[in-house]
Amino acid sequence: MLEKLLLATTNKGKIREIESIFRGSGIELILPEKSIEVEEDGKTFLENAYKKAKAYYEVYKIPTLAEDSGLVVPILDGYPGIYSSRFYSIEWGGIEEVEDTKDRANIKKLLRLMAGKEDRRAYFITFAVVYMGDVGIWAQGICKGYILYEARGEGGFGYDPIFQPEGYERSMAELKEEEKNAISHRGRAMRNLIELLKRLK
Ligand code: ITT
Repeated sequence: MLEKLLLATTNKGKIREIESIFRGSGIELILPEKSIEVEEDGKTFLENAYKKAKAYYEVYKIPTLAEDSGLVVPILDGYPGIYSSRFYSIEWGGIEEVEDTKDRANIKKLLRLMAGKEDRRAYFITFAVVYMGDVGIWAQGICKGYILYEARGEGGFGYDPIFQPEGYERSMAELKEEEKNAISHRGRAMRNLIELLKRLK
């Protein structure tokens, strides 16, 4: 089994969650000393995750874990989707000014586009890739839920304040980190990935 993986992400929320999910797995995560600019121009989450993992692997030469994730809202034709991190800045749905943070601008745009919509179903999705040169593996995780009418809670990151997971009366940002990791797209994808890594000799 692999003992060390480079974690290729610049998103602090992701780092915190992935480190906690991997605790006790027997796999040590290493953070890169410097971030590498990767253009996320793939047409799918998997393609973007692969691009990120490969770019870091080529510099650091150690097995690398990267993930691409996002929020999919079927009634909005699947947007924010692969554009989740920069949804505020794309022309589809109108550009949203950043007043404080990009996360807030993304939320503001999504709530604006969801105004008056009754079908509020949505899901978070993560594609996680481990790239190690001639061999690579990937895993997926999904978390189904609904878009709320206003932001609630301070935890998590990104769209968490406006996402209510199925079966919960709280937003994702109102869950404790362990609660989020137990049901989240990222938690599921990473646990699936750890199972695959355990099968590697
Ligand atoms: P890296 O590419 O460096 O990993 P990033 O933030 O650009 O970081 P993505 O391209 O995968 O990552 O974009 C994911 C975006 O989707 C993220 O910025 C959030 O807006 C949203 N997102 C992903 N997972 C989320 C979660 O668990 N809770 C809330 N929002 C999430």
